[in-house]
Amino acid sequence: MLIRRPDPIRPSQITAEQHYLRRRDFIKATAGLSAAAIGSGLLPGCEPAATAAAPVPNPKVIPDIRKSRWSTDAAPTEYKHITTYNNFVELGDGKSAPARNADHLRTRPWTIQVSGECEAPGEIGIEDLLTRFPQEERIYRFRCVEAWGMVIPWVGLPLRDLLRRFKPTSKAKYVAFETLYDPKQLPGQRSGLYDWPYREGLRMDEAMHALTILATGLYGRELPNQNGAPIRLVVPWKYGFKSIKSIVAIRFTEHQPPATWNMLQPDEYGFYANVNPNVDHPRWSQKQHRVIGAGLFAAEEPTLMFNGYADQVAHLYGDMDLRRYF
Ligand SMILES: Nc1nc2c(c(=O)[nH]1)N[C@H]1C(S)=C(S)[C@@H](COP(=O)(O)O)O[C@H]1N2
Ligand SMILES: [Mo]
Repeated sequence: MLIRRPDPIRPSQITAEQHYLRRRDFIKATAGLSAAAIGSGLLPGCEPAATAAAPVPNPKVIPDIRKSRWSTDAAPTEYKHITTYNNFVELGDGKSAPARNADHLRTRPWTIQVSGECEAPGEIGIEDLLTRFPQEERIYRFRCVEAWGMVIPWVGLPLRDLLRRFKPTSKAKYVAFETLYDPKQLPGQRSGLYDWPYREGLRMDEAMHALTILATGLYGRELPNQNGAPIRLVVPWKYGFKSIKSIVAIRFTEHQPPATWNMLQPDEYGFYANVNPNVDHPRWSQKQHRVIGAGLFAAEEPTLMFNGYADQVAHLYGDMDLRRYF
């Protein structure tokens, strides 16, 4: 049995968070942060958050971040948890491995290729993207299919703002995404368990929805590698595995594209992967989730339909049987 003391608080981390909190004047969160720090030792049924790999916040502040009306007013999860409790199989198995192995990945130079059913295929470099598209803060509820959740202050741009530049045609019914493939930088890709690169896809209307963003940062700074630097998808009403990291390719397609977890275990991970408390994962319930950073004795929270975004997205699935299309 593992019982740990609360982590010593690193000066570097305090600075980043206090800066952030002061800037947002987000007084409420202070109580949440100390409660989170006290309870961060042990996460029942899961690997403890990586305490050895102390999260050093990315020094690069993203300038001129706009506020977004789409943010939840829930208090964000502590930076430490968001950046040490990750899923990123290319950087290792287990929640703490991605933070430990983060340095393997180089995120400059970085280009995204856009191709497929569009009139203006092309590419865009990350620096271009960061300067040409206004960056917004979106504080979103985030829900992993493994029944845990966080609240994450992302920075990014609506996916549709980027997609429109490439002029998708009427044949574009889906959008497919791919992560970088480079086993030298992503040691997990030396394993034959997955069919690399990691791939995901959205239906066109999901991709063009105002809530769907490409995230370039969190807590006002550029993304740490373990969270999918330099750019990753965030679809807040879907389970986390749809939110593909470290994207290098986007393709408009006529047919539903392959998606990594769906290919691997189609009975467990559907293509839609909408957060749905009424459809259990075959091996566990999806009715509740554990709140990362809430502490050892905190009660689980009930999971809401579409992760709480039903008013905004339920209409996309009006005529669909969500038990069949899970
Ligand atoms: N390329 C890639 N993207 C990925 C994953 C991955 O293993 N590889 N894991 C997914 C899963 S299962 C989740 S829950 C989220 C986790 O994002 P976070 O670590 O930033 O919280 O990333 C998703 N995107
Ligand atoms: Mo996940």
